[in-house]
Amino acid sequence: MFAHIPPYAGDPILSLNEAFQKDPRAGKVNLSIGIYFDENGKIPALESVRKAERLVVEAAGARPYLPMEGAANFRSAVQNLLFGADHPTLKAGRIATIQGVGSSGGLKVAADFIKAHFPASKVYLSNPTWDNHRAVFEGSGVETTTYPYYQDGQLDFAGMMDALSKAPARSVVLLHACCHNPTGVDLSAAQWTELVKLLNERELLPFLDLAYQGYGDGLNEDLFAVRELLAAGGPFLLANSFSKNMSVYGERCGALSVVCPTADEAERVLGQLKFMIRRNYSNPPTFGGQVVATVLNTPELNSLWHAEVDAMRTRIQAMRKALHEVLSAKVPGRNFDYFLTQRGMFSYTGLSPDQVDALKNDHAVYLVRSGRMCVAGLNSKNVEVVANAMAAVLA
Ligand code: PLP
Ligand code: TYF
Repeated sequence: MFAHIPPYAGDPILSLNEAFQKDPRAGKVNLSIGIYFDENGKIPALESVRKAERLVVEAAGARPYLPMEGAANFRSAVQNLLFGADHPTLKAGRIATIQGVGSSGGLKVAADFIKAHFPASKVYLSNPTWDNHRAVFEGSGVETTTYPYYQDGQLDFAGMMDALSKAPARSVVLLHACCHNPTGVDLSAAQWTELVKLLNERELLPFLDLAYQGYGDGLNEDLFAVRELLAAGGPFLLANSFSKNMSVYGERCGALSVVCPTADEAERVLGQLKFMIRRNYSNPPTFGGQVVATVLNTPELNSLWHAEVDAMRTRIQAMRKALHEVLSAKVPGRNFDYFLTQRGMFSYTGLSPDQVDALKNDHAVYLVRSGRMCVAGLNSKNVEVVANAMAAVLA
């Protein structure tokens, strides 16, 4: 019956993470998967989140099925966070938001929505992008293509603008709102403004993926692209994640929002999103969403969370500086400034697949074969080890 089923090749990043777990070498360093580790190499349990968990458990609420679109308190908290509670677009009822199953769930629901209601549209992805973007859209039968993004160690903004200026109207353009995965290279504020103008003029449909809110310049600062698109009047899609900024990876907390031209359209869009959800997973889980909503909706927990996100971001920046300093001293002929200019959890190191293999095999330091390093896996105990290993493979 199943003899024809081909083996699954596995996801390269998740497989690498498994290989790391099995590696018996002491002092091994995991800089592969996009997870924030603290100074002790542990995935932190944020104090704000732990306090919220206690409140949710103590409330001992019943656990009925949630509505298809998720919990109302979660959805409104997400809207207030992303768009601003007093924003006229939100007040006008023009934004449809669903609680997803992580932001991956939001991307999947959006992919089904695009397939059903924009059947002629392709999705334009940055080259490179998170590998799963292509997989999610193509899994829903949506055709993808790419626009230039990164060339010779920097953003290829001219190439990007040129390609998008030729995209047919109603094409979907997927953009990393901040902390681009895998390159760590983002648009400047002025470039966002220019891009948003082009997207509007060309009647393209922007789709922001916000998986690292808070890891660029701050929870509020990292919403620059969202605000630009709002100011331009929309429409756009936005998938956002709490996996990284609340350190709740396995709770699968995220949302999908669609900013619409009118409240009437937003209501119909919400209805169609519910339809997509009903025939997929029916409704999202309760617990994680209630924890996130409690952090967002309780003023003291909200400000504690802001401080904790600031601390995670600041620690990564300190590690970037430390690695830059040691490597610049050890490998004088080479420029490592990219560690300082790239933002968020990732840096594209420019290491070749062979050099990445040598790092793993000879030094037990794990990067993704594209040369992507998760700098959030560095700490003051391993940064020197990593710098030495990199210097050795670059020699
Ligand atoms: N989008 C990007 C660019 C990501 O890097 C990730 C996770 O690494 C996601 C989306 C999905 O995150 P989650 O499903 O945990 O919200
Ligand atoms: O490191 C990355 O780019 C991601 C990590 O459900 C990840 O692929 C792992 C599991 C998951 C979502 C993202």
